[in-house]
Amino acid sequence: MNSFNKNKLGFETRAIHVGQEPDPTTGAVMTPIYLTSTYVQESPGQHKGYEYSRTKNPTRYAYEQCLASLENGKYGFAFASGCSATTVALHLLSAGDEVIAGDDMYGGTFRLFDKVLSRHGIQFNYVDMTSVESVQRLISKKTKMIWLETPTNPTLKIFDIEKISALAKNTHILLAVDNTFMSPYFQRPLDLGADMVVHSTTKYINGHSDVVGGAIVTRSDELAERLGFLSNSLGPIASPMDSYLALRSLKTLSLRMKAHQQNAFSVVHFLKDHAKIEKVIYPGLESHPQFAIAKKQMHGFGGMISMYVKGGMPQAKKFLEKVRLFSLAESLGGVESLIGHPASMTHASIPIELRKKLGIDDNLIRLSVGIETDSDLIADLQQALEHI
Ligand code: P1T
Repeated sequence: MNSFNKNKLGFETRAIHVGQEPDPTTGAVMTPIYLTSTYVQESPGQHKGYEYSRTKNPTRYAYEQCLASLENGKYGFAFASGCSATTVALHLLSAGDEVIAGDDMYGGTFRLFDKVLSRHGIQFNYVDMTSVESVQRLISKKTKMIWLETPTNPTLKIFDIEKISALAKNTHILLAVDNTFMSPYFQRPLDLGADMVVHSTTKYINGHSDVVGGAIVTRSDELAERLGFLSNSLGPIASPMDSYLALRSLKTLSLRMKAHQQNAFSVVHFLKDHAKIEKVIYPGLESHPQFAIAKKQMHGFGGMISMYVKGGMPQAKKFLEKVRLFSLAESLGGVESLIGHPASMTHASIPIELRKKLGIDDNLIRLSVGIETDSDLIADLQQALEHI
């Protein structure tokens, strides 16, 4: 497999082979977990490409190469969490710089921007990017980065990556897209003009709810140089064990994403006309306000659904207490179905007035549809809805 360009192969083949040569010392077909912090040198500075594991580790490097390939990128960087990936990406900026950020995003990312990075002199301007003109209006000489999630967490708005990237390109602003909800199987932001893709690999990339991790992928040699420097200097890298697990998970990413989506459609069809449900949000529904953009820029619609139950907090709470197969838990993207209450869980760090403006109301419930038997998931939701 050494002698040809693996990056020309299909997605599924790359997921299984890129970065994953048989181990040169033993012939082991599976990438070993290199539990070593350091590497012997023959003479000062003379080594086999590895000096110290914060800088580079063979298991992490295999995983970074594979993930980079799946995003149609050139360089990957793996971190200890999605938040640490975001932290490293934002360290490309300096005090006095401005970021235009999507108005709806994971509560922890908002907290990092609002409560931590803004104290270090970076200014964040939030905007609903479904209006590209609104993004344009916010651009100033100080704008150095546009940051967005699409679909957004938790209201699943879709932002037009290609149109926003055109704005960024015209003005030399970096465009960073958090691709956590789609994974590279369903959306490849670099192909649409983004400079960087960011992931919470805790979610679909690892997919089994047993790792907390993050990643950044880019095609740019210059950005890669700077990100590598920041990763090594700040130091929040992924461990060899977590890298191994995430690499192993990439092998089944395509199968899992297809199954997540198929089950999501079954669940959406059950929920959308249910008497106890006020509204269902899913990018694959033609009634979704940005369905046309979703169809254009995504290769599928994913496994995340948001919905408003009829009533308020008491009804939402009752329903959430009664589910049996869905686990009431933070996070998403695992093979098992999870259900969450954004207002009190994942998005509690967003001020209440802002939550209200975004539609993160007390009756909003977010479902991460797993890959169990779809009829079992529907039966579970059905019995829990009966308690409302
Ligand atoms: O949790 P961590 O791996 O640090 O990733 C942060 C993060 C970044 N970006 C998006 C889009 C995310 O959804 C997350 C984490 N989100 C949850 C824990 C959640 O339940 O929404």
